[in-house]
Amino acid sequence: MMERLWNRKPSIQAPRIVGRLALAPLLALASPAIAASEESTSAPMYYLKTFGPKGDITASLTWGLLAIAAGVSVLMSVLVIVAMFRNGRSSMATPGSPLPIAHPPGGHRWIYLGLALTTLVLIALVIWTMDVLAEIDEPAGEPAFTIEVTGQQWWWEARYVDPDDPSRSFVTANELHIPVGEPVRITLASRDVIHSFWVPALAGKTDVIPGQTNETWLQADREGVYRGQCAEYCGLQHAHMALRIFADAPEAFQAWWDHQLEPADEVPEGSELLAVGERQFRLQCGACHAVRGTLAGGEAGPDLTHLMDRTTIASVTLPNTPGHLSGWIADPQHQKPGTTMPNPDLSGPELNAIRHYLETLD
Ligand code: HEC
Ligand SMILES: [Cu+2]
Repeated sequence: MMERLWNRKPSIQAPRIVGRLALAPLLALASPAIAASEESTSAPMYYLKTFGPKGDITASLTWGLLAIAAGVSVLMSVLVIVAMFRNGRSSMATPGSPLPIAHPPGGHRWIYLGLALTTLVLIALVIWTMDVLAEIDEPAGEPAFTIEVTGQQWWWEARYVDPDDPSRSFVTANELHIPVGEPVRITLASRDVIHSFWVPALAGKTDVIPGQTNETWLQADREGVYRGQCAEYCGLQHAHMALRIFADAPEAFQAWWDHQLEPADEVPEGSELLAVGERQFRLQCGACHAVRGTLAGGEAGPDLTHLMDRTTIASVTLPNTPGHLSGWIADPQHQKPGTTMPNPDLSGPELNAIRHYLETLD
């Protein structure tokens, strides 16, 4: 998956190519580090390689500005060097002789020309930038639905809202699915401090501010997994406040949505282990976590109704494997120091039962 995303050929665009040439040595240095720091299943946090209309147009502007800035720097350097040598030859030929005060006519031409060119280029860049800003403000088509994202220390709650049928809305966390090729509206609210919602391969950052609802939109033009990250320092575990966007084929997305609506499966009759797990979960964890279809209805932590559908836990901090799940439940303060989930006081058998119960939440 990552290979496919990573190796995508960029569309041919003159500014991009010029910019790339100018930056080639820098990028060559940086890209192994970027690639190495990434998980194997998600697209890199790489905002210069984009996979949707919103990111594409912004990346083109970035490359364009870079190319022009690099071009201007080179031009200025060349002019300065040429000027140095021209002066040197004409007036310093005989050391010690007095410098002639001459004012050759026509010198001002260069200044007028330079000013005119600079003004034109700057105006063109302002227009280009405004045009990009206008373009990314709203998607081309009206989004079919909204995801209401709430940032909190240090995870993302996501409420999917079906505008036509409120009963088809649900809550999940940290791993968002979207249909490929379609714009999705995202509203952003915060429950505590300022965060910032950033999925670099798809779109720029949008601040997440307490007491205010900001809006953004995303569109991914390729199926795949895109990593996002809180981009505004928000406390101890800010770096562990990541998210994943899964761009699914439309049918897969619809199936995912339908599945999310279902309540959790009932614990099968006769399974003592799962019955204990369910009861312990309700007592020890249900005040903070919801499992729809059971008495656990807390809202302080992620909704766990379909926990097993997620590939990671704790805001993409740990892979969702039985071992990591046990480790997280037993000692969240060790895995993510400062997290608002307290270390529970569980015996070994209780932990085991709860873990097994959580594994039924698919
Ligand atoms: C005081 C509230 C609170 C209690 C009690 C609590 N949790 Fe949590 N839990 C949280 C919060 C908040 C998070 C998100 C932490 C983060 O990612 O920083 C969380 C995260 C989790 C996650 C990861 C979910 C995901 O998708 O990332 C699991 C699993 C979990 N808790 C299980 C449990 C279990 C099992 C118990 C009971 C033994 C429990 N929690 C008790 C608040 C709580
Ligand atoms: Cu944050």
